[in-house]
Amino acid sequence: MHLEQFHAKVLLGDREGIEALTHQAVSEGLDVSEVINAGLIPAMQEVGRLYEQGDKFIPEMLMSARAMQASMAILEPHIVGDTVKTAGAVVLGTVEGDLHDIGKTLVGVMLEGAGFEVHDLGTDVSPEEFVNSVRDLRPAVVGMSALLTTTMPAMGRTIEALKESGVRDDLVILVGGAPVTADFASSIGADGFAEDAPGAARRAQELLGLR
Ligand code: B1M
Repeated sequence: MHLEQFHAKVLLGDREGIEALTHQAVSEGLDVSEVINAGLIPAMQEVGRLYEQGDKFIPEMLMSARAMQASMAILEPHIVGDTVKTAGAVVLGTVEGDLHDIGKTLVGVMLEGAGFEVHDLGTDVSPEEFVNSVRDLRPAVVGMSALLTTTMPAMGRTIEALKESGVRDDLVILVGGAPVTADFASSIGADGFAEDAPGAARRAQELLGLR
């Protein structure tokens, strides 16, 4: 079985096809880390590039993201030890009061596609939940998403809570979402801002000195 098939199915966003392919790969004993590192991750990076060039659109990127997630869900129980390269852990969430999920989920998939281990806390995540997750998981990056002008201040409150709990200096903090700007990000003391999901993965790598 060829890795190109994984690549093609992620690019097509063929969820059912990739599920069947992944089950087949597992039953044939294919190297899981190779499927992820040489098949799924480069494919998702290609999707990000095509989106940035204007050759793919958000619904297509979402289909690719779901295909990659479906394959990962089948592969994860078969990952042995430290066979998959990780660029570091990321704690990700949509901030308190905000239920918008789609963009944040895409950001998570692009981060996974860039080799990060993503812990998605979901939506309406309070500053305390971010702090507790950082304490438990010791991530390299905290990513926050907000889609409402009324919930943007919760990003600042979360950064304050991370500072007060003494964990802020060990983290790279990345923020984004439709109403968020680079100026707003620096005004609340975030380390970085990205306009879209591929940009978030790239910015996280840049801030960690990985590119
Ligand atoms: Co809401 N909503 N919504 N909504 N909703 C918006 C955001 C709005 C702009 C619509 C409008 O009025 N034109 C408006 C916000 C106005 C404002 O504050 N500026 C709005 C409103 C007002 C509301 C409610 C208050 C409506 C009401 O009840 N009166 C309510 C609030 C609920 C709450 O959160 N407490 C509400 C509810 C909802 C639904 C539940 C119905 C649904 C969300 C469903 C879900 O997510 N599961 C919803 C939706 C779907 C939207 C729109 C239509 C689409 C949002 C979306 O998914 N976009 C939106 C209007 C619009 O954007 N056209 C709207 C696609 C997604 C891929 O893009 O999320 O921007 P986006 O993510 C991008 C980038 O922003 C960036 O990368 C992503 C991918 O490239 N990005 C990051 C995002 N997070 C990032 C993090 C990063 C870096 C980049 O670093 C960590």
